[in-house]
Amino acid sequence: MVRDSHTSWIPPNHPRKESLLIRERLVDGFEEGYVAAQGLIAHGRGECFDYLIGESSISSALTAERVAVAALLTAKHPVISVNGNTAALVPKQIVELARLVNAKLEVNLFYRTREREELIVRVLKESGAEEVLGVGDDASCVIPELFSERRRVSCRGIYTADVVLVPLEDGDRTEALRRMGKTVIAIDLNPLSRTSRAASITIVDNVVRAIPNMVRFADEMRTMSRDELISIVKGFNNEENLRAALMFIRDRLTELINKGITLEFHKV
Ligand code: PTJ
Repeated sequence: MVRDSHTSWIPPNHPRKESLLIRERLVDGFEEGYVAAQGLIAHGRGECFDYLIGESSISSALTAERVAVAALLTAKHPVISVNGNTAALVPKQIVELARLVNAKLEVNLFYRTREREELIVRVLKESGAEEVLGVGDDASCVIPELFSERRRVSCRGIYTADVVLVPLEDGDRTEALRRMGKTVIAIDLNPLSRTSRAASITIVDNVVRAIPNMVRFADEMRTMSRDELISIVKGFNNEENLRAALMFIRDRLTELINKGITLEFHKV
C-alpha cells in the first residue's frame, strides 16, 4: 500500500531514514483516508518522547511488554483495539499478535467515521485478519461515563473483554475501561500522559517496536504454564515501572549533558 512516490525522495544513507519511512506510512494512511489528520500530530508528539528514550526499547518497556503478553495469554477474553495510526504502522504485526494470544481485533476510533472504520478493516484483512469487530451496528454496546465516539464498542469485543490492549489511546477511555474492572494495557511513548498513568500495564515504547517485541515474546511464552504467566502479571507494579522509565530519561539526559550533546562533524 506504500506508494513509491512518497519514499523515493529519501536518500538511502539518510541518517534518519527509518524515522522518515515511518512518517511516510502515516502520510500514506492519511491520504488513503484511514489515518486521522490528528493522528499525524499525535505521531509528532510521540517522536519527541522517542528521542528522550533514545529511540530504542528500554528495559522497563521490555518488562512491560512481557507482562502484557502474559496478561493477554492468561485472559479469558482478550481484545486488541485498533485505531488509524496502529493500522498504518503495524498492520501485519498486530494481526499476528492477535493470532498468537488468541485475541479478538476491534476497530475503535476517537475520530470515528464509518468510512475510516471500513478502510481499517480492509487494511487488517489484507494483513491476514479473519474477523474484525466494532464496525457500524456491531458497535452497539456503550462504555458508561464516556462521551467520546470511543464509547461505542462491540458487545462481543471490548465490552465483554477482561484484558484490552489499547495502543495510542486517550486517557478518558483508559479510565472508563479500568472502572469497568478491565486490565488495560497501553502503549504510549509519553510516560506522563493520562493514559500512561491510568493503565494497568503501560508500555513506554514506540508501537513500531512494541508490537514486534510482543509478537516475539508471545511466541516464546506460549508454552509457559498458566501459573508461571499469572505470577509474571502479579509481580508487576505499573507505578514502579513508569518511575523506571522516567529515571531512564533523567539519567540519559544527565549523561548527555555531562558527556556533550553536539554531533561530531568530519573536519576538512
Ligand atoms: O485513529 P483515531 O481516530 O482513533 O485517532 C488516533 C489518535 C492517535 C489521533 C487519537 O487516539 C489521539 O488523539 O491520541 P492522543 O490523545 O493524541 O494520544 C496519542 C498518544 O500516543 C500520545 O501520548 C503520543 O505521545 C503517543 N504516540 C504517538 N505516536 C506513538 C505514540 N506512542 C507509541 N508509539 C507511537 N508511534
